[in-house]
Amino acid sequence: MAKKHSYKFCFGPWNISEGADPYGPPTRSPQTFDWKLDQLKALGFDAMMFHDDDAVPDIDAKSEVQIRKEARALKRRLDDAGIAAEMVAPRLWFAPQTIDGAYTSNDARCRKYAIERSLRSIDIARIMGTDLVVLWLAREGSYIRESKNARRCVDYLVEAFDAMLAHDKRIRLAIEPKPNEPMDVAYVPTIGHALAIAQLTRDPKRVGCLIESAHAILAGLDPSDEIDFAMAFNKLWSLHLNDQNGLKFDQDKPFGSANLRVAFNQVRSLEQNGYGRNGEYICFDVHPFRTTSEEHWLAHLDNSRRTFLRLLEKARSFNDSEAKALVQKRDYAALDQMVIEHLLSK
Ligand code: XLS
Ligand code: MG
Repeated sequence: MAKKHSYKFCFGPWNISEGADPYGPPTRSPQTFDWKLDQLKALGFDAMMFHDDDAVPDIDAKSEVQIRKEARALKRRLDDAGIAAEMVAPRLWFAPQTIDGAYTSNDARCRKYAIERSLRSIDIARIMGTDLVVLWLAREGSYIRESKNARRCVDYLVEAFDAMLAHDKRIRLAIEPKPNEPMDVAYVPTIGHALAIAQLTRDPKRVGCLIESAHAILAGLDPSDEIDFAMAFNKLWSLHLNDQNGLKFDQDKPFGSANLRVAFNQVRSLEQNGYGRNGEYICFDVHPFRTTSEEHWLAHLDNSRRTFLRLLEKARSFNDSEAKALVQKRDYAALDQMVIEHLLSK
């Protein structure tokens, strides 16, 4: 019997958020990075994921030398804590230069800023001991279609990716697609788009993807189908598990909170595809409800992992041969009921 894979878990400092939303102020006072790192370790997680300015605050005001110095100091703190850095993501949606897009801004100076900042993220990633840079293309898209030339924006994106691939021969780029928000329409909405644009770059084998459950659902897709598709290319290099109730704003709900069957199918797909066997992490890109008190601030992360592990037991105890027999008989009603009763059983 093959040894059962034990998954490694991860989250980012932004997943311990203060509760602000577009309609109201924070409900919890901000905690320090050290406090968040202590909580991650206490919860038994294995890695932390970072935005570039989580690793080096106020990054735009610092020289390359200072950025490297602070990244090295953080790496020492993580090593002391026994925590790995899973990835570094350039935060290209806050700075004034990214108001009209980052890599696809209509202003060449802003596109240059976005690429330069991405190269700094690569430097930070390598110092932190990861070869993975995640690109959530938050502002690559349009509010009104006529404001941009979507065809030219594909070239702009490839130009940015190529600059990153040339900057460091080992770095891998994981594109995190999302169909909208903050943009009205985003340029790389699904895994298919991400893997297609990878083929236009100077080194396609170093451009892969990250799937976020909520982003796939917002695109009207099943996250487990997106997982299977990405794994067919061996290009699922990271994963943000969470949940989403319908096509409203990105909710980053705890894993399984809205649809347990969709969550079960994601875990079963990861198992069937052998995700994690090359060191990939399960990251929970989840936020606490705004109503959450400071006493329960970490519950959404602990609950997400507990749900994952319970569904892992369900995936591993699922009677695949009985399911296969029902498929062969094309008795999908019985198969449907079998899945439901398996999930409902003890
Ligand atoms: C969107 C992204 C975001 C992180 C990583 O879901 O994952 O949460 O900022 O870029
Ligand atoms: Mg995410």
